[in-house]
Amino acid sequence: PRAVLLKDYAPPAYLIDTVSLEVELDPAATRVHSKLKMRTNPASGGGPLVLDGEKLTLHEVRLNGETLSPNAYQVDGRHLTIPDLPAGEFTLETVTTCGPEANTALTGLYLSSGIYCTQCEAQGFRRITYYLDRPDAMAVFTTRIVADEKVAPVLLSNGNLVKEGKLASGKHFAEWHDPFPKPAYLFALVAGRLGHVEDKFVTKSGRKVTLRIFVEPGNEDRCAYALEALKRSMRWDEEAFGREYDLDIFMIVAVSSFNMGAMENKGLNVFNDKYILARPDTATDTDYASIEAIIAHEYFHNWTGNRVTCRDWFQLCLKEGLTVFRDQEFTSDMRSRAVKRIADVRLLRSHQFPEDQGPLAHPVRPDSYIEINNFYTATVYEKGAELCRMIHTLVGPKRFRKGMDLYFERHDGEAATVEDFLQALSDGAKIDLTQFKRWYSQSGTPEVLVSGRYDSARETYTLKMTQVCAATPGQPVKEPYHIPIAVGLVGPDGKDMALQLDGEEKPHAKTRVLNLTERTQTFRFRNVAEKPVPSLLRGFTAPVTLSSNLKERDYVFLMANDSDPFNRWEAAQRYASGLLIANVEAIRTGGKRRRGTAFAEMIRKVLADKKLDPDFAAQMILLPSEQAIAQMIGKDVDVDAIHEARETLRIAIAADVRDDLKRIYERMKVDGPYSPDAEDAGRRALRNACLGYLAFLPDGSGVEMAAAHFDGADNMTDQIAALGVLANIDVQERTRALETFYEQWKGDHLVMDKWLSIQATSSLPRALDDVKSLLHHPAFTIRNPNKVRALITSFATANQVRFHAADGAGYALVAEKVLELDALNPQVAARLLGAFKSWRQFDRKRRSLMSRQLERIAGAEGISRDVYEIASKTLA
Ligand code: HT7
Ligand code: ZN
Repeated sequence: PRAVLLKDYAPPAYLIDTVSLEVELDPAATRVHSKLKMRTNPASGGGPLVLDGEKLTLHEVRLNGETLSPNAYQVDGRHLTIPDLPAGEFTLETVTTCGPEANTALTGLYLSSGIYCTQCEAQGFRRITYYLDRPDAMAVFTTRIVADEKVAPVLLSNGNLVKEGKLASGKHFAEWHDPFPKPAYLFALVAGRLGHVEDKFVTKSGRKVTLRIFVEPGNEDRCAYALEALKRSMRWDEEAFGREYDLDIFMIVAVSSFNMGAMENKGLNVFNDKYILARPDTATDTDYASIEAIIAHEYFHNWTGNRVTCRDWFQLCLKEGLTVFRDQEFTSDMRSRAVKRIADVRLLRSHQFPEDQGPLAHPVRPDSYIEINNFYTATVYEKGAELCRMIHTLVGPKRFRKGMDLYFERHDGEAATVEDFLQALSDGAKIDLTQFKRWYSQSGTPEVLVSGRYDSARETYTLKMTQVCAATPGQPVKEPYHIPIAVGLVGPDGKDMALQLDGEEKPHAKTRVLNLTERTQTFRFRNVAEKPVPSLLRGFTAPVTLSSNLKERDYVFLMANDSDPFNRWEAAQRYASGLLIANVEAIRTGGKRRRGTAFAEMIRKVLADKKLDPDFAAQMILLPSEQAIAQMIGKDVDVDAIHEARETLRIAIAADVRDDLKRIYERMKVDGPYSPDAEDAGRRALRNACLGYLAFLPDGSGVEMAAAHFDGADNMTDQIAALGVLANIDVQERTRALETFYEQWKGDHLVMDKWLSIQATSSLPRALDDVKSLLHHPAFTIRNPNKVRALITSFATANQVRFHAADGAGYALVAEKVLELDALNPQVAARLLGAFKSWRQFDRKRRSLMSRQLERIAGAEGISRDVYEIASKTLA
């Protein structure tokens, strides 16, 4: 397959002003009559018209009302080409059919549990009709949907409803008009038997907006939280960014078969039902938090993505990175900012860093792709958000807002580029972003090496910083980045010192953002009366890895004293990681293992601090994951030694602080009815973190406790926390709890996903066999992406010790499923294959087993572009 290149971008030869679609729904052959009012693009001037179209049956082409003879155009599997067109304006009509029932790829028009629904991003619209399926082709859409009233009583599309009525032979129709020009990827159509909940919202300028969430009938009682989250998002965008909603109605539809989390179609968001449906007994606190964040994310796209869209798919970060940054800020305002930052950095490190440091590394704005669906990556989303955050850090909130205002003012209604965004930010926030722009084009995670030195005679503290960025595919050499690094100096009393840099008259603040722009730079602080411990990269102000000459005792000091909550957590993680890595080495060489007394001591203090936010305390006491340790070790990773080191340390800590853990376990019990709010959720998080230690006490007493926790749970958070703990212990209570859970929830597909993934991520040796047998369980089907993610992806990405079993059986199973899935749904198959991306970090035997599976996939006949791209690049 041929790669698409950013440098080849050219504007479309024709423009589409309006689109009228008539869609007559039928499971086997949906008929689409499209009428496009088009004209030559004055900027690029005519030539043959090449429309995109895939998996369509073409019945007729009409130009200005006249049917064209088949020799006036050419059709192949991907395009409809019309060589001769009149100059100026013309109307082009096509009549095509497509087959939603047979569409297992879930892109274009498909059926999800009897509901017709569309997914057009990135290039799904071309599976509905022939079109200029590119984001810079923006048009005004009118959509008439015709369907059997019994099968599809609800007919929805973008914009406002303009007409509806009955037709002969049990059919009815609805006509929707969206006045905002949009690219085809934002088109949506939903039809079926749906219930809904309704509310309203009055915008700051007084526009009354109807809000509706559509779900499968029977699920209406699970929409309240999503609806509240939507209203909060709408208000927040007005207050934080001055952005108001612009149509009379905002609709969300929840469907059970969906390739990703949700989709921001104009006025008609379509969601994976996992991110809408919630009731205390079926959804965990984490589910509630995800619902809030994803509702916000999709809603925020109305401005960052829809009103200002992307010129081409290389600019994807323009809408995704920026919208993730916006949803992160929303969550930080709704909940604990510190805990949110920790969660975001965890995600960045666990998903984006391995991508950036492996064979699939690509810039935040890639310059080439084979299959665009493979570029909805952690780099584009999460690192893209970090780039916006860095600009925010550099200029501060007020100037950032000015820059954003200017961006919206300049580009509303346009398809913009990263350059447009940076120019608006630069002009509005008054900052030179010339060097900063390298973050968008250079791939890889920069490493910052810091060496701190105290001069007691001169009372100065010097930080020498050096940045390096390793070569990544296609980029052997990197230019230095502009890296904002927030630092503080913590005095021996545990308090922040006032910071006065060389050349400054007086101290300015207790946290300073240093601008690292050269390869090596030195920053000297004056009037430092006592030797401090530096707190580096506070708040994680840049997506870099940081190494320094800090010692273990410094981390022990910072984890007790740092006023920056992120760095306090970071210090604890660094201390624990150091310990675990040393113990992994000890296991491999037969050396002596360390017990981690300082970590236990820190836990004791954290648990005793009544003023500390419980949610933050929960983060503080958790050990780094096995995957995080593997990533830090980086090469010849021994997954079994990591597993053993972490398990033993966890048991030792539990034994050391058992009384404190038990006390807090009791104290954090939430009385009264369940509420998903951050406060109660924080208490549950801390309580369940305590349980996570106590359950593994060597005397077995914790098992009883976990079983009682399971039996006594009155909400899903507690029930699943207990089940998750028990699933890792080979006792009778495990079997009983899994069976009870299944009996209780077998009728609920979303809860069943939790049941599947808990078994898939169990660290017990039986996990692989369990996954194999669950593949045949009625709760699983390979046709539903949520089921695939719950069972197979969880096993491959969240069960390090079993997926990487030394005999390669885990690899073989996942590879086999990738191939099976590829024939049905290439997007989901390619994502699953991502589980192999870090194959080079493991020992020689595992490297060879993994590469063999990758070669098997790359060489398989008839694989999709999606899977081919991932397999071939991972092996390269
Ligand atoms: N913008 C949406 C991306 C998306 C998507 C991309 C490819 C294939 C299927 C998809 N479903 C949704 C979601 C978002 O990031 O907001
Ligand atoms: Zn998005």
